[in-house]
Amino acid sequence: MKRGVDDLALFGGHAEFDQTLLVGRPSTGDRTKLYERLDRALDNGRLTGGGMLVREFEDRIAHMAGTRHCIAVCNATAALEVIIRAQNLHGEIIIPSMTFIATAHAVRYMGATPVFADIDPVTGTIDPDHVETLITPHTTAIIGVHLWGQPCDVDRLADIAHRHNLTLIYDAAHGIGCSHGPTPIGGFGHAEVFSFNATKVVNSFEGGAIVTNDDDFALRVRQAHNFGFIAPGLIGGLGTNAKMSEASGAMGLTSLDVFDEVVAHNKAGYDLYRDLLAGLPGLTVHAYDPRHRNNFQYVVVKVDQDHAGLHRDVLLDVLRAENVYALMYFSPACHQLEPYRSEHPVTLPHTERLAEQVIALPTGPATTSSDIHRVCEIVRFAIEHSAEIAAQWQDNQPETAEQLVSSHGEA
Ligand code: T4K
Repeated sequence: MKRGVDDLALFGGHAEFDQTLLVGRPSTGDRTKLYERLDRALDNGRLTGGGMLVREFEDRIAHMAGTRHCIAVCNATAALEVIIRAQNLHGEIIIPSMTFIATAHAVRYMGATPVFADIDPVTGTIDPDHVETLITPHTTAIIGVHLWGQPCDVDRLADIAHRHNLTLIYDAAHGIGCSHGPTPIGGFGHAEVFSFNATKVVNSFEGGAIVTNDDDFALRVRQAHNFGFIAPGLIGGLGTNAKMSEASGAMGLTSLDVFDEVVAHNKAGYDLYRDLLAGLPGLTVHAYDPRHRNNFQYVVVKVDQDHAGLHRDVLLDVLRAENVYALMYFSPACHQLEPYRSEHPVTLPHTERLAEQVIALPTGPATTSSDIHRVCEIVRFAIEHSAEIAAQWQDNQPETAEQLVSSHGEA
């Protein structure tokens, strides 16, 4: 319990948490089941390349996503790259800038140019109106991102893609178990990509999946993610190695076993954050549209400095000093990062405003309701003492390069 500003760890007080509270602490599920699965894989000797665990994982993901096909891959970035190549996407690909850098890098890495669209200021997902203004004769595709598990405006994007004859892909890295209305995320556009990175609601250590209802495309992707093999010894075309291993399959299945529990835990945590942080000036817990299912893996608060009295970065520093390792998902936005900001400078007002405000707070099975109470107490304390904290934070900032140069010059 902080009594005064000097009790904050940032200003020399004792940190609230002895052990760091993390945003992406993995949910590992039942270890006995994991070890049993690993034993089976080790016993039968098939460790990758079409093993039984990966096949079972693919079936379960396809079922959740409501798609005919699922191809498990080593991570979602590779999945995007495989799709871009398999679909021969080149030229310009329109994507949101409010996403993890992987979305932009996958496009660029495959030799196409990411063109950044602004977002809907309410949801943070790609703005279809802006997308339409960015289409040129060089545009080949749109990649929407279901940010924090919220569906993009899938109907409008489908209409735009159809009218302009563009491929529509979704980066659904955050989207497993989420939906657009009653329809699960997974079957929209030409294909969708999930991430099962350790920090995700379903984790396979590292991993991802491509889901689609297009039979021919699924076949091409399955070949492309395995060196282009059509059959043993027979190569049908260009490919890479983006296969998921059986160890990842074992972890993915074990994580899926507890998916419902983890989401229920996340939802309870989200509700608690929302209730405990209600009414604080300039601070909003991002609201998820109840018409769509969410997995509540991301609890995002937005700090509006004009009303909160302190900048997001100050609150972040306060929290981190207390051993609450909050993250900025996603800040800076992609167009503010290299190589994009030097090569194609653009201004995206809604994206920039959101990127300046976001903080993702700890969630997942390792975060207890008692932790959330304590985190919220710190946040409440910080907002209630914002003027004093902001002033002291400013005083503690290292001198800027110019100040250092001029003070050294004066000396
Ligand atoms: N599209 C979108 C929209 C994405 O968000 C992502 C990935 C992708 C595409 C690409 O998916 P993958 O190719 O990764 O499958 C992390 C993850 O590495 C990345 O998967 C994720 N999104 C992104 C949002 O977050 P970092 O650099 O922020 O994570 P990292 O490793 O610093 O971990 C975050 C926190 O989680 C840390 O505070 C520590 C904790 N943590 C992390 C790991 C890996 C653990 O407690 N245990 C762990 O094993 O990128």
